[in-house]
Amino acid sequence: MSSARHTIVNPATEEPVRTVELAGLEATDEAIARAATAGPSWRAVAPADRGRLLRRFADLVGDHNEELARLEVANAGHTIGNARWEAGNVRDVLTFYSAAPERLHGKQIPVAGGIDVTFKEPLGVVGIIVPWNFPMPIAGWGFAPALAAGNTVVLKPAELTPLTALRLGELALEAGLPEGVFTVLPGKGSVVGARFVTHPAVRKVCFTGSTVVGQGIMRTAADQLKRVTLELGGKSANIVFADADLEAAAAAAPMSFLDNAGQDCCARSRILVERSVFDRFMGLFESAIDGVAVGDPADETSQMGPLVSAGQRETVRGFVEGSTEPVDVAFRGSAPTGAGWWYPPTVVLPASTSDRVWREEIFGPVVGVMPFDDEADAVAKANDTAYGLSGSIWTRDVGRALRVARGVEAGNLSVNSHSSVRYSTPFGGFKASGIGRELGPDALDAFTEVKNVFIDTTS
Ligand code: TXE
Repeated sequence: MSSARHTIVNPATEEPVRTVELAGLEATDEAIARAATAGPSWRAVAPADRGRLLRRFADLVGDHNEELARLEVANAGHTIGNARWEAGNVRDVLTFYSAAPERLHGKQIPVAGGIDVTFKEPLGVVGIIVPWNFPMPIAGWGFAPALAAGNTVVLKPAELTPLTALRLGELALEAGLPEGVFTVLPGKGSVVGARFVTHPAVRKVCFTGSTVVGQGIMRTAADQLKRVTLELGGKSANIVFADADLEAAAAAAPMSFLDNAGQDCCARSRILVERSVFDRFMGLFESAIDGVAVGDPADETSQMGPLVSAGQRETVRGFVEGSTEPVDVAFRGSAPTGAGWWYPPTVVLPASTSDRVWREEIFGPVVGVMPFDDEADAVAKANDTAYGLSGSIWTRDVGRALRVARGVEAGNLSVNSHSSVRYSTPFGGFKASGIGRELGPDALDAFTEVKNVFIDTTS
């Protein structure tokens, strides 16, 4: 039963792309019931066969890379280069976890009077709630390890961006995953997503989205002690020391906050520059941003596309043009005018660390830059935020790089790089950026319960 229909609009043209049926409560309950029914036989599939099915799914995603990428360009306004990478990431994540079913080892623990063994048991039905900023990768980071560990999955894409997730659901069936093992259910967060949290058959909720919704999910989940993984916002620092390769740091800084038009929880949206090189860095940085190609996301040369919606553009504008605080704009790039939800690359110089542009997640192509005095000041300023997802450190001094990396309260740090995501390494946040880790071997622990069994051998 559907409760409504939603028209998907191309963010670069404002033209309708397709209409999608939104599930209501009844359809949500049915999907959860199907997933619960499919659970016992899915977990009974021989590990090698479960791995083979996931590998076939991965291969199909790989075969459909261009189709999925074009769909994401139209649905989310992602540049075609990024969208190809995102579809490729789903293939890679599935391939990585296709090896997991045969490697989910328990332990044998020495004890008196018998034999003690542990098993890693699947949780049951997992509900995955995906945001609109990276519809494909974030979906894959949830469903690939969940399915590999023997769980069944119901996944709710964001209202704005369900098209690639729906296609992934079709490819899963084509790969041979049994009915009910992986269901994609477009719908409203307040209906379908909220039902995942209250339905007793859903044993775990994986949520990526805003901190405020994540907090609400955790509160409600507590009633049933339901497991949650939360991946929330960020306000990550990019710390540039005077001894860094300044040309390289300045050349890399633009895309560290402009990628996906800044709608990235890992965006390095606060740049901290050692005072002695501040002016030199700013000169190099501004000419590097000037070279960023903002335009039609389907164009192979575009590096930045539009924002996802008119509402998101209004949110971003509210931080700069609509702010009640004075905002010192140091640089403004160019962006197309006319149809499409464009916003130009923007560099601001906050007057203080209490300015909204410095403290809050803007989720658009806006960065703040501020000087720091020494290593201790850099770490203190980087940590002066509620968030703790990512961060970068630019220096040629290895000792300092490690000291600062240990000092910054964030889950994903990179040195002389802005890379945050690899399918084989853990990803997640400190503080208000979330709870739990995705990707890498750690994610499998998040989708299993450890069961201990003792066998008395004395009689
Ligand atoms: O997020 P929501 P929105 C941040 C970013 C952005 C802001 C708002 O700052 O500007 O959040 O974005 C579902 N129960 N991030 O409003 O509402 C919803 O349908 C269950 C950072 O889009 O949190 C969607 O599928 N589910 C973030 C998903 O939650 C609910 C990515 C995210 O929507 C729900 C996105 C409810 N009560 C936004 N209400 C990141 N970490 O990258 C909504 N949803």
